[in-house]
Amino acid sequence: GKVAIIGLGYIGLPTAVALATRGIDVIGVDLNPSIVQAVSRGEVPFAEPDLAVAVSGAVAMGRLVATTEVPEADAYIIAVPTPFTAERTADLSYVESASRQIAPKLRRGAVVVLESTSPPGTTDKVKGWIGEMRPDLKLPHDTEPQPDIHLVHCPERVLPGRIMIEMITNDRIIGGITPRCAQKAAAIYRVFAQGEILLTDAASAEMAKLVENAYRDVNIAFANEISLISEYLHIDVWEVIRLANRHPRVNILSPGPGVGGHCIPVDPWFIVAAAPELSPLLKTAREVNDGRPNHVAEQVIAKAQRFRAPSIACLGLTFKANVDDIRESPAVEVVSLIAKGLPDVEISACDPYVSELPPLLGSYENLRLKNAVQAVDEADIVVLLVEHEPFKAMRHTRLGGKVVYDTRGVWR
Ligand code: SAJ
Repeated sequence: GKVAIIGLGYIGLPTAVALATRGIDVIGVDLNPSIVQAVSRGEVPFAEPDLAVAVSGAVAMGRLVATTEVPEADAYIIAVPTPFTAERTADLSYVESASRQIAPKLRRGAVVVLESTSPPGTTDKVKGWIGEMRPDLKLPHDTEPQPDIHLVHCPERVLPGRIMIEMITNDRIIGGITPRCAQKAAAIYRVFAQGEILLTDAASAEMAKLVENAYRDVNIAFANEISLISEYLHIDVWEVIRLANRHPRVNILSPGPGVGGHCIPVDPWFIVAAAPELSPLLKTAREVNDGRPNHVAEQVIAKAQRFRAPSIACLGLTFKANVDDIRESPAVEVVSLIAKGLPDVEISACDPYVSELPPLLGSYENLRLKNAVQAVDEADIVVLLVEHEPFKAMRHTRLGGKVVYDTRGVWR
């Protein structure tokens, strides 16, 4: 059978090659023509370990093609973004538009999978959009034993930086509008998934995905709050965590400059929006983590007051280590706050994964993108924001005599 994947981003493209390299004909669809052209040349428009070689292989074998138009296919996987709005609700416009583009192409027996992270009830909305456009189709329903199409939510759960591994090894949740829908869709994922495939209903699958990321957010918030308290009490938080984590049932995560990326800072709000009165903990965790960049910047600005004309090197801009993604990056926010707060101070930003200053940072005259070694050598104050390997490996002698603010606790 033929599988069409709508959205060739961090999830759609790896899913496309996972299927294509196992002999499935995959048509990748993206509305951005430059992404389609890149993939058609066998190239990947972003950095993810082992993805580039897989894409060029799948394209060379003729198993993966890319286009801007939704084709006819036996199965559709929707992997488009679900960004959040100013009101902190999910913007479902990409999901709606993908659903409406798929609808006219649907043939009897087709499977439609929603992979995009979605608020509770979204899979039902997809069914509604398809139903509006295709009144001729029998849609899946509790009392419809033989629907014309099968619809499920199968949330992606891969960790950026380890996508190609986790895509294969993670367990998958498949939530069907009906149990039969889930079984039909499971056949697609069995092609490449080595983890267990867990069948459930669509709403439980939607909620499980959101809860996973909210769980991580709350746990990082816990670490960040312990960090604030320890700092206030002049206790080394890294030592405290190292010791506490020797307890058999304690596993505290790492404090840091904040929580970034397009998932963990967003998904808890989808839960909060669905039940605002019932989610004080999730909301507070979000606020604790969102307060981190400001706190880190304030600490750096305070340290700078000790110098007459200091130079500050900020190491790291991406949202986490060893990826090139700066979406919702707390490091970018920290650098911006420092550059704004210290307009007369020379500040350099360094990141081996970033080749030009992001738009948010472009307007500061006191800020330059520099090579890390040079920036550190020139700096009075060194701020570590992202624990990229080359930064971790930096010689301690290079940092000698400087004020060092290590937000990730890797230079201890
Ligand atoms: N962070 C900390 N301290 C920690 C761990 C992380 O400050 O101890 C920060 C990171 O620096 C980063 C942010 O949190 O800014 C998120 O990083 P992450 O590595 O925890 O997660 P993501 O956003 O890369 O990927 C998450 C994963 N979800 C979970 O682990 C529950 C991934 O499995 C999901 O597929 C992904 O979100 C997604 O797309 O939803």
